[in-house]
Amino acid sequence: MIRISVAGLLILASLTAFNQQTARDTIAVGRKHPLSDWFTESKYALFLHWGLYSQYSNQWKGKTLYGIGEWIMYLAQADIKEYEAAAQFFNPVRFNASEWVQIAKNAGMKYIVITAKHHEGFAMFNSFHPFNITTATPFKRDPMKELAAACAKEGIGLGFYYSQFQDWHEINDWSKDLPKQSFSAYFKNKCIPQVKELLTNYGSISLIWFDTPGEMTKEQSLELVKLVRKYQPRALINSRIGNGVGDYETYGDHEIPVKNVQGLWEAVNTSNDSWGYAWYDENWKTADVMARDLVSVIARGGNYMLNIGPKADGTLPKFNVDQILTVGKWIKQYPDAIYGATASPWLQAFPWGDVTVTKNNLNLFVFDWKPGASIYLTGIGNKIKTVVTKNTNEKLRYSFNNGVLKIELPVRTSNQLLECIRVELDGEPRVQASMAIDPNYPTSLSAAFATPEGAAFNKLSWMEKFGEWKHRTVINKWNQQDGAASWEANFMEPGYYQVEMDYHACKESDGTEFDLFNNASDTLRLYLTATTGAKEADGDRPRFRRTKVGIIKVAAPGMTKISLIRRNAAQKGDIHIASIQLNKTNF
Ligand code: FHN
Repeated sequence: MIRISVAGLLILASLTAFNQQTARDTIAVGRKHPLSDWFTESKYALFLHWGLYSQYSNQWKGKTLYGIGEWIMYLAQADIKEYEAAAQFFNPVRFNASEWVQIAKNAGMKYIVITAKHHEGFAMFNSFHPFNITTATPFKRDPMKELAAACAKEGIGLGFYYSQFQDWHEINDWSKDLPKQSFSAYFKNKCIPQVKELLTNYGSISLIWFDTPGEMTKEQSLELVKLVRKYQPRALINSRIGNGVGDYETYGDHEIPVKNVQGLWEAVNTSNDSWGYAWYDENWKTADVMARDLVSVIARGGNYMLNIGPKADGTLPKFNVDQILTVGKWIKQYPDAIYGATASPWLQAFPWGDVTVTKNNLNLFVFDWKPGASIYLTGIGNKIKTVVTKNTNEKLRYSFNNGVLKIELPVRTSNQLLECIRVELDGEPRVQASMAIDPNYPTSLSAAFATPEGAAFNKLSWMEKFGEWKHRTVINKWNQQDGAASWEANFMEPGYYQVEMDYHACKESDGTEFDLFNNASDTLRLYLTATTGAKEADGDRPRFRRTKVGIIKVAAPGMTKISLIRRNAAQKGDIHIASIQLNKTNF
């Protein structure tokens, strides 16, 4: 269990307040749990999907089934008796809890959440229900016990994932010989007793992570909350308990929001495309991508939980481990810019990177280091004290006028995974956020920051492969004739800007016209073609394309309103605009 960074008395006071909360049984998602400081501080966690599915590793009867590995039982529509058979071979003798915890620790992760029971219904712990690792496998050990001991020893937090609604071993609609059972019978006879086992047999846990609440009633969600509060009053509960009664929000799988999010929340992501181990999936994220994702989530105000799918023998995929350890080494250079750091006052990423805040310091993480290029931050109401590279204290050249900070990147390549610049201010950041249109970097005006009129914000979520989620915030539902969206943009330099549109358009919206106004002084007529041959009605897997659509002239630097207005009523389909990108041209 992670140590909570408040004095004992304060903890007592918080617990009292917390018990008053529990009298009402629930804390609304986003409201601060009185014992959540450790969560806010931690920022980075390891998610582990390990179960009987790891034994199958996406192969069923000699055939590979593509998609997220832990769904193999569903993908194969496996009968429970057939599926159970893998238990007799599941023998992860190379599992070493101390090694896993040490790896997580060296990777800079502060807590671990592991699947104690996933949708397949197999308990990875010693349970009264016989479909579990100590009873049904030759392994016989309880890995959750060993992990709990190793985590406690190393000061790493531990959370249990428990699939409370889906348990295909008890209820599914494909196994012919599965006796019919109501959800409430399963809930009472398996779910509640198993959650109680997890809450009472493993010492103090940091959190309990529920998933896919489905059609659970609020009463059922609250029954689980009560259980957690009774046996683990310090443990947090994630929002996937359902019905809005968790302590913090878990965002969609593989989703990193583009706009800051208030309250306690986390982003969860895979290291490749699957949560559970899949033998064929080598689409690993590399260390630099992992580091960027971590910074991006912290900059939006959240915690990042990165998943690894251990193999059936109890080992972790080597390439995956090497990458997270590389990130861990990098974090060691900038711990205060990561742990406990708060969100970017600019609410979104910059074209060159992203910002976290530590007290009076802005930590600028430069994702795209262009030797000699200038980067800009606008709307700063503070005085600037110093601008240095964070780990080497190299003083950087900068100018600061009317709230615009222009920093020159040194003319050298960056020798780091992700370089960090520290801007020390005279106090906590006071920023009026606006997007600086940077002459050195193509800058995106994202849909999430538009003001729509006669159009609407929407989030499109879809699966590329089974279980591999993608998400885009878009402006869509345009009025046929005059739907509009506008952005406030702060141009650092006048000149000509190449415009690119990032959008999805179905067959029926081929040839939709828009006008793009730059403060009504320059107008560009756009003609957007379909990005897919599919009709709107089949649009469950959108196809986004980024394409050049023309050039606009910006006469003077400063704030400008960029407006996009739909112009023709002929096209029947909708159009989904994710962003407009502006790229200064050099003529
Ligand atoms: O269905 C599960 C999936 O297998 C995986 O566990 C993810 C992790 O966030 N949660 C569910 C889908 O959202």
